[in-house]
Amino acid sequence: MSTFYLNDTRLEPIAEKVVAGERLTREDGVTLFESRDLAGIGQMADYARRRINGDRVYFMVNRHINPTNVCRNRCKFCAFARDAGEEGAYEMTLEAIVEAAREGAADGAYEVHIVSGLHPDWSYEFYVDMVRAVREAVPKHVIVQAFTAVEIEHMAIIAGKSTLDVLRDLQAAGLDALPGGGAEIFSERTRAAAWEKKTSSDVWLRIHGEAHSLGIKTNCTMLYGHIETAEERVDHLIRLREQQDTSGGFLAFIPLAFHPVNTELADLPGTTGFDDLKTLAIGRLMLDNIPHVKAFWIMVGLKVAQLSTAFGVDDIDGTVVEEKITHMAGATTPEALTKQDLIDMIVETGHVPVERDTLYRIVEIFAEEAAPPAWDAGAVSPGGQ
Ligand code: V47
Repeated sequence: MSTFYLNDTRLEPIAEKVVAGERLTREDGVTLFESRDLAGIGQMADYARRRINGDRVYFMVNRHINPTNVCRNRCKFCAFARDAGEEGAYEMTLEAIVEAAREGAADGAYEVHIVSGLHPDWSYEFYVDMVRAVREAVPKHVIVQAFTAVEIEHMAIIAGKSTLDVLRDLQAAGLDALPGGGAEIFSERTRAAAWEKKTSSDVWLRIHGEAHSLGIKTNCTMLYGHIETAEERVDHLIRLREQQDTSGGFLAFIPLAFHPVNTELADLPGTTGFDDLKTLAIGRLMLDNIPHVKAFWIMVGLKVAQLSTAFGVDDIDGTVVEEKITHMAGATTPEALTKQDLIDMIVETGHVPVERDTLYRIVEIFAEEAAPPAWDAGAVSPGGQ
């Protein structure tokens, strides 16, 4: 029996369930979000995480590509989207997209991650050609993880096909996995207020279920820290958990910290480190059937991402190289990290860095890397004399 030091006594019945491996309820989720006992929540999330992932913290070498920011949806939380011809609008050619993917693979990437705006003039064939061309340009071990469920729905509309058929076409062209974006918060209230044109929760979940039925693995996200309530966050987590019970293909849950700068919600303050850590930890506790919880360092910052490995997180994502969606909304993080940066961040926390591909297949385990922290000049490395 593990002992947690809990300051908030309301967490005690939840702690018992965590140790027993019992599923947490909606009420437990709300209690967790209401609680200020971050250390207590963190201990429970660390316990849950260790049961699933042991000492490992995953990272990857990847390359993000955002082919265009021209988008017909114009969600209020988004600083990335532009109308065609508007200042700051851009669109990459197929050649430029393929070149970026090729460059990523040459730099050791195991994933090309493609997410775009909903360009009103791009044809269905262009999307399918994009996947085919990228697939052909990179070695087999590089996973093509492309298009959120929102883009899949957009393609279905422009092609006059079902979303299932779109996924089949993309899979035949070489699509391996879907990223988890576009889920935002599964609440009709928030959708009507801030992203009314965007894919509904039911459709987002249906598309992921369809992908899973074809053997396409996917991730899932939750955009938090804007106009949502604690109850809506919990409802979102429970709907993801129910979808996973049904279709089973989610690999990782990634809470996305809202960045307000240059958005129509710019009067909001953005998230705090406290809320980031709590949300990551609660994600680990509620989503007992999703194997990985990822802190996307681009959004939560390097310091919180590193700390989060003690709060239920087992993955800090990748080298990324180029990221526009969060940086156009005020992110102050770098756009790229080196593989060694990621290894060093993980080693300092006492976890074992594991390089993975998108499907969590192991590329390399860095068990021998444990070095003393840079400030500890007198320390002897575990591997040294
Ligand atoms: O879909 C948009 C969100 C998502 C803002 O699956 C914003 O491995 C914060 O989904 N502040 C794109 N978030 C990013 C994404 C993602 C990132 C890393 C890994 C994976 C994965 C997926 O970013 C969008 C939207 O939900 N977003 N604007 C903003 N201002």
